[in-house]
Amino acid sequence: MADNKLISTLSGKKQDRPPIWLMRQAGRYLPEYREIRNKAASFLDFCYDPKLAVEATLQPIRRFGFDAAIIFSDILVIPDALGQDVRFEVGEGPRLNPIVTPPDLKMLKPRHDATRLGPVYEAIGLARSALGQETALIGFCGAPWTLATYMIAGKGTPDQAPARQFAYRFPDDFQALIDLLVEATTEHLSVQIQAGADAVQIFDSWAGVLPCGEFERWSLEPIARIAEAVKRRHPQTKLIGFPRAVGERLTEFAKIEALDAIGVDTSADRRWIGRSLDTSLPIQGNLDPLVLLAGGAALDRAIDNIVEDFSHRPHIFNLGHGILPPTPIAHVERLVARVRGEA
Ligand code: 1CP
Repeated sequence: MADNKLISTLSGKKQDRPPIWLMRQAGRYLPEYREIRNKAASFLDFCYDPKLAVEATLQPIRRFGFDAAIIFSDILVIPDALGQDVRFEVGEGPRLNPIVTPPDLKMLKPRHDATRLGPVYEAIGLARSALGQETALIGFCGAPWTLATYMIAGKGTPDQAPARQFAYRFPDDFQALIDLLVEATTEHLSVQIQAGADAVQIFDSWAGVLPCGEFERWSLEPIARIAEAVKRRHPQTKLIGFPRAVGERLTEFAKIEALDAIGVDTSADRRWIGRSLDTSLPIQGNLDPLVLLAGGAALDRAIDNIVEDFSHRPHIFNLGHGILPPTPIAHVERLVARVRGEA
């Protein structure tokens, strides 16, 4: 991986042009993904079929030549491996058997079932062998707080009110759930690294809804514990934290030494980042998925601004959140070419 552009950037080396990959780069905006999606009975079956998972992982690399592939899986494989019933309804997103009160925590195993995740690790090994050295392979997990929001609500919600209420009413039980998730995700990232992942990303998609105090306890501290434990076991592997919509609290994540880079969301203020986060810290982000959908002059301008604003530090070009399913392929082609200075 010595000459890999993404890994080199994560090691703190600024590039002439930033490396690029996109969150949710595999998936529904690709016709070739839609074509194979029904080869498995359910979305989780798809994730647990190494051949299909590898194919979905490689599709965006073949088409766009991104600098990194991200293994095709989902953050909710962890609640699944803990014994919670996880389903994906077409067009409706995830549905879980919700944890409403503390006795419901008994539905979870005391440890996650790592054999259930075997196909994910197998897919990582296969994907790593199929990719050239110029393409890094990223493994990932959901942060404990974000996983807990889905486990408690049983679905995605706009403000994560069920998990926030649960944490206020039953702090000790909630801490026990977070601890269980810290252990499971640490293990999950470590085995992904052993299987061939060159870097791993921790997605805390819902960190931004937490007030002060709650934020430190449920988002920041668990992520620091995971990052430190994974770094201790795999000092060579690069770690990316993605705490979405946390604003100026990005400075707290920047203090976690075990994290090699911070992913920043669409709303992050790049001028504030320039002033406030050490210029040696690699930053990943932060194109608005909506401007990629819109295309045209607005897209070109947004790309140029991001490249320029982050030109004084190691930067990985990415979206500020996942790519939207109706995004035209031509806009993604334009994006890659422009970031590379070819359009
Ligand atoms: O029908 C389908 O094809 C299912 C759509 C889909 C896909 C393609 C889901 C359901 N998950 C995925 C893959 C996925 N999920 C990846 C794969 C690799 C890639 O990026 O290309 C990754 C990294 C995720 C991560 C994920 N899943 C997050 C964190 C990032 C984020 O978007 O905030 C979250 C919150 C989930 C839960 C989830 N899984 C699927 C959906 C639709 C959701 C979001 C639910 C919600 O809106 O709250």
